[in-house]
Amino acid sequence: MAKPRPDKSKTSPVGRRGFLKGAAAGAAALVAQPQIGKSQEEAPARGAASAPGAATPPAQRLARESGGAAPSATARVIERPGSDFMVEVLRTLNIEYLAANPGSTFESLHESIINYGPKPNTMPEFLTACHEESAVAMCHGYYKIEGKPMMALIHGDIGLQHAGMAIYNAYADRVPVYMVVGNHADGAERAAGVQSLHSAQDLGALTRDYTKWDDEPYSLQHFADSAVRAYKIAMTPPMGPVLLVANNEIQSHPIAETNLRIPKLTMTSPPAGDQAAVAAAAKMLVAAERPLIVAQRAARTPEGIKLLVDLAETLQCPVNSQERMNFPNRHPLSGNGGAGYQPDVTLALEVADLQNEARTARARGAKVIGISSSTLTHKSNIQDFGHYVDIDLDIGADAEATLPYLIEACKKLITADRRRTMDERGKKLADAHKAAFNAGVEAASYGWDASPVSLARITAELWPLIKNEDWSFVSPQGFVGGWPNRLWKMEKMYHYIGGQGAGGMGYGAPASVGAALANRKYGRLSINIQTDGDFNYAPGVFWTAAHHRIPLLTIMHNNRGYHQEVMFVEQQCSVHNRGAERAHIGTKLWDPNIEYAKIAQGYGLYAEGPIGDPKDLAPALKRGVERVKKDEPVLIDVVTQPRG
Ligand SMILES: Cc1ncc(C[n+]2csc(CCOP(=O)(O)OP(=O)(O)O)c2C)c(N)n1
Repeated sequence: MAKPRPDKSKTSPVGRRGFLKGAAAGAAALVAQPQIGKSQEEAPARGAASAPGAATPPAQRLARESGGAAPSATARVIERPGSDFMVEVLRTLNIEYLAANPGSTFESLHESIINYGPKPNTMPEFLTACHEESAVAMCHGYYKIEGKPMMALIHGDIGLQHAGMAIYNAYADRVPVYMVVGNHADGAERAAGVQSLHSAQDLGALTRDYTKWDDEPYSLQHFADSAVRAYKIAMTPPMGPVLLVANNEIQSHPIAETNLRIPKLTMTSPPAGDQAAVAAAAKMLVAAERPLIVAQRAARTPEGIKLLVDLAETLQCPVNSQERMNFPNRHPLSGNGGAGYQPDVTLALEVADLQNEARTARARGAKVIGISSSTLTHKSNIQDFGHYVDIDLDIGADAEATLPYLIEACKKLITADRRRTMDERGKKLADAHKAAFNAGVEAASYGWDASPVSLARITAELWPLIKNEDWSFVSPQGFVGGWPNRLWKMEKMYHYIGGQGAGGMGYGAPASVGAALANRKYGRLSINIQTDGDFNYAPGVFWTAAHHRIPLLTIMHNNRGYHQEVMFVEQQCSVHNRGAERAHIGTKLWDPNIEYAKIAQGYGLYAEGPIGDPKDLAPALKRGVERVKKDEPVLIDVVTQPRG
């Protein structure tokens, strides 16, 4: 279909934000660095354009000095670019922040976001990202705290390719990310060179296998409709990243339409399980002798956590919380029931792959019930949907929306006799929970004085410093031995936000910064235990934290290597019956050792380390916490044991 070419005759020689005025202000920005506000960049003082050296627009001055071609400073002024309307649309979506690495495919939209309207650069506020992957992963972490999407503004096909890994992590984690990608769709209009190189005829195709929805609107009205629809799709379980292509032709041409309207956003209520299926599940659970709840991506909200507690207490059933904080970890029913507790009925809530549960259940003649919204939607290429498993009852619904009905159905079925049996079971489960907790504390003492420092010691030394604060652990714990869950008391949703989604490295640092951004307005203390391999994907996100005053305590888990891969290669050495002496090749980050404190200082953070003596740890962590409480990002580099 041919794309309509908007009428350009409406350009006028004078306007609200003429090119010349913009160029002069840009020059002023080059000579006088603006003061940065706490959460938002403020414009340079008016009148600064008359500062010495500001008379020549910067691009032209640089071009003259370097002998290159400069953009021509014609007096062409676009009175009201389409991007102004696009910003009006975006502002109805209640998106607080966007992260972007700047690019010419969205320059018109960029300018409208930061200049247009009575409250420019708000809803969303523009945050500078040093890498598109970081921009999207920031959105990922932000959602997990705030429960609503953040926006990533992405530059054409090149930016989208950089963003790909982070989009995939969010997709696999069923996390909504609101992405707008610039493009020059009209071949007749775009310039040779980068405008062509960075554009595509079907931009969404690059990531369509791992976005929930994408669209390329051909007109401003189409943009408005699709922008609202995209939000709605992203936020309907199973949630996921969505992508809107913002063609330069609709961004930068004057608004020709006179009847544009922004449609109302009406959210889709998440699907709850069918009544008969829920009743059948309740019957199996109430009759079970050793029921087990496995909760992975459920629950999605603090209310969901309360519901999960209600169900567990109703049934006196252990909850094996596999991922994010979805069940208080000091609750007596938290855990897998202890050694020897072999479930006869397992209820799996939003579990990505039920192969393990189903296989062990089959071997014992036990039953598995699944409740998941993921079963309602499938794509073909990427295999994140896991294995086909022959479970006993499969409820295609949002688990959190189904829980109230399931709890009610269970309560109706529980007789006084069943109650007594369940309460007896509950006492045993509480003992098992306590034993597991005590075992964790004891295990933490092993290698207490070791150098390099143990992960358990870092986690234990942190606890007295944070336990009376409103804290939030914003990085994955899989690579830190799960110690925070074993040693800290987690009861609020933001106490642990879970892992990468698809296991893609390069998530930890930016997702932590995004989560810390969301925590900032609540005054929460955000903690990131940062693995070194992950750090090195795109460390520039720490500059973003410094620049935008995002308080975050980062403790480097600096084991000087890609330890997961060290273990894999060592394993192969033994499978191939050869020595493991060379397993460090390709897996270690030493010679030279990386100086993380210096890198962080270079990005503008307060930083200390490397710390190798565990006695130096507690005072450094204390200094770090104090500084973060004063709204600074801080990095403490600790040389650590490989994993434990
Ligand atoms: C994008 C990406 N590339 C490669 C891998 C393979 N991989 C899995 S774990 C790992 C090591 C990560 O190192 P680090 O973050 O330091 O954690 P450690 O294993 O040392 O605990 C790698 C490279 C991956 N998961 N994701």
